[in-house]
Amino acid sequence: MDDTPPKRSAERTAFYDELAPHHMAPLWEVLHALLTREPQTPCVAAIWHYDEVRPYLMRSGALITAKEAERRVLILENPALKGKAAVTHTLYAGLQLILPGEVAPAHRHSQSALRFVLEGEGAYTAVDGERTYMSPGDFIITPSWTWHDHGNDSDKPMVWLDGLDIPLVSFLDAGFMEPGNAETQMAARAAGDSLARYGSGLLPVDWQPTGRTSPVFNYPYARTREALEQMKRSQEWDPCHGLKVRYVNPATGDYAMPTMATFMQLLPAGFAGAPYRATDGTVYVCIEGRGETRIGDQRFAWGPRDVFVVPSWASHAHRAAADSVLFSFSDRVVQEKLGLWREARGAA
Ligand code: 1HN
Repeated sequence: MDDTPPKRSAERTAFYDELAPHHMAPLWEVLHALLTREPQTPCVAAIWHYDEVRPYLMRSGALITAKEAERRVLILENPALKGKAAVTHTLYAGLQLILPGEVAPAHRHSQSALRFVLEGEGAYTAVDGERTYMSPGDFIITPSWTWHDHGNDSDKPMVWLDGLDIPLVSFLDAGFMEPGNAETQMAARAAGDSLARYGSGLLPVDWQPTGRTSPVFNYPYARTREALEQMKRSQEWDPCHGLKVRYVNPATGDYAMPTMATFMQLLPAGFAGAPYRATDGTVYVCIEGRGETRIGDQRFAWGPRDVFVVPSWASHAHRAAADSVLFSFSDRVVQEKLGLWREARGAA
């Protein structure tokens, strides 16, 4: 097959024009664009340095309350997808600010959300009647169609990265939302109940999963960091990823969420990773350390709280100047379920 469409002639063009009113079109004119040898994404690599974006976030705090905004978030848009509220073709990312004393009222939607805490301590999110108090580096889940509200009883602003499957769900035309009738949910369980019950290497003996999302909805950074620190001693570094773990649903061993795969990785000081690419466009956040990631022929230097996006199939390689920890999320879980996910190691 050629990589270009067949030549046009006056007769062919006239024929195509005749087809148009019948809502038909010749496949051979577009086949080369539908079937490409490799993934062709319009998405580009980009980075948001926390020091540069934080002042804008704080200005949004002076401009509108969390209540009026419903969610006070600055969307991180892929520069090639302006106005689309998308950081990749399938994923949404944003920075959410909640100031002391504020609440973000309860609602629920079929879109799943993840939070990765960047700044502050002691604000909470409540999911179906259970609060969890948040600290930097915690990975928190709001499963599809669960009631959720946020509140900040601390005396400092709290900022987290939101990741949602909004573009994916919207592509599938499968979005529903429902506003809550109370701002704050009634507590149904004690804070920390889910983590104790499902996240301790134990499960209640007769318990059966009720949904597709992990029953643990806060994966505290302290535990994740401790696991990485222990594993670091064995020095079994993956040449591309350093020491990389995935967050799992303890009841199934599958990813923690059905639409977004989440990961944490430790790159030891001096790590110079080999090039890697995969079909899942990925959002990274640095929680600790300092380094840079080469994506294609661009270099992105990162430090704590910086967010960057690697497009699908873009060759990239990480380097770390200090022991560094990167959180990441992508649609890999979806692609794997559909038998589409691919990776390649080494130079493109
Ligand atoms: C949402 O519900 C939250 O609950 C955050 O915190 C960001 C972006 C789009 C749609 C819904 C939240 C969101 C969102």
